[in-house]
Amino acid sequence: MGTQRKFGRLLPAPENFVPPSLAAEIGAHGMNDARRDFLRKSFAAASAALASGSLLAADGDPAILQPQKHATSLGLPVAHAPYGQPSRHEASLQRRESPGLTRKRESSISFTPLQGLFGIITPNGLHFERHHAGWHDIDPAGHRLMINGLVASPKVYTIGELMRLPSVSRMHFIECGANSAMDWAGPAVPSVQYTHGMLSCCEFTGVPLSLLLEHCGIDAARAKWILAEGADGASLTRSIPIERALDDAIVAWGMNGEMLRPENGYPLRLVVPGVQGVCWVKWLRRLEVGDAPYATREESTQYLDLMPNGLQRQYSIIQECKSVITSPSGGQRLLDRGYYNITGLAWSGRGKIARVDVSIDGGRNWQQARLESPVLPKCLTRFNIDWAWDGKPYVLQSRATDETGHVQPKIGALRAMRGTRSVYHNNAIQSWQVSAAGEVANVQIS
Ligand SMILES: Nc1nc2c(c(=O)[nH]1)N[C@H]1C(S)=C(S)[C@@H](COP(=O)(O)O)O[C@H]1N2
Ligand SMILES: [Mo]
Repeated sequence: MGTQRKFGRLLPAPENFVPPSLAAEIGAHGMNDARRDFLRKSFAAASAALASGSLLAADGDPAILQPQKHATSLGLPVAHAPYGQPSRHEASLQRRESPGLTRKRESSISFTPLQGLFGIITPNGLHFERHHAGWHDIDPAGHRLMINGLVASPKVYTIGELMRLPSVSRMHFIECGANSAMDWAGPAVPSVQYTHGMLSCCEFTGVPLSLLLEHCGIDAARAKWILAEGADGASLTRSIPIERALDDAIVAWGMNGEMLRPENGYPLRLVVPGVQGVCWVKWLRRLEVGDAPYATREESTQYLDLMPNGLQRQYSIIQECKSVITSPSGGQRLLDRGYYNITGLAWSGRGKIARVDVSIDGGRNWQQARLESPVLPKCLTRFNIDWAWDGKPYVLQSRATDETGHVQPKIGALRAMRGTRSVYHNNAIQSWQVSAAGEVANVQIS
């Protein structure tokens, strides 16, 4: 931790990245008077409590008094790293596996470290991974996309041909339908990386699926579903309703300004905004237009919602309105009283986030958080709210509302509706308990 500031510090758990300057930059952007006043008071309190501390006194601080090596020697040349890497001081920020979650690493998950990210974009190297049969680095020269089924002229495209077509770039979240699955029966995992880390958000570039279907002469009267098939050993296949396919789905090759990473489907993946991750078929090789869903393995035995009456709900593909506080979050520790910026992410598969409310008392009272721009449809939205910790125990929660008016439910309400044997589609409010010692833990308040 590079900071000497004595307020608002979080101690990272070994696996938990925490930004070194949580309290920096306060007072910058367009604050209203109430907020400025709030900050002034909590800063004054923190400074007073630390009157004898090193916060304001430079004397004896080697970081100020001693000439640093980097200021008195020549640095490395350009292109020393032809493809830039993060600082070695940030090595704890990693995708991680949940130990024991799956028997094979080829059909497993690595989780995005949401606790250590800023804004809404997931860096490509930290995008979560979910593979059913491992990943390959496929040579684009030998890869093809076939479109067949209810079309006037079935076509086979090379990657080069696809990339010549008019493309779009849009920012969207991708969330696995099984995100937060481990917590259905009670708090099971310690940190936001594992509770919510099957979630990423990128700018995707590709050709609108509607354009390709038009090229092939889709039989608009009969076309109801599209089967998307991957080129991996899992031949992962999912049926996509035609409305989703023709609305905003993209056959994508780009991710945050560069080609997709192999783990995420290079050279081609389907992007189905707002829809659960399994429909975003990676290494996309075929799209078949049909008049009915295909009932593939991944939709007749997996990704079903087992309801309390014993029936399975199928094709519940939209990721409903959800949010989570990413800092302070499970596994972190508040080291001092004083100011904290409670920050987190909100998203909805049905459109834009309309508002986010935050509670510090386990859901009894709520306060509206500030939404950072941009607020885009089917995209992560960053929220922030000021908090001065007085050293007492609290339970922090966030509750998102989307533009359709859907309000993120409490876990109790979700269980009442869906039972306790569900796996997928848990969009419940997350609770983080802050103890008097400042330790943050995953708890549930029904
Ligand atoms: N071909 C193929 N596509 C796939 C998968 C797969 O195993 N094979 N996994 C799916 C699942 S379940 C999810 S959640 C997302 C994960 O995408 P990511 O690995 O880029 O995060 O890809 C989906 N597309
Ligand atoms: Mo998934």
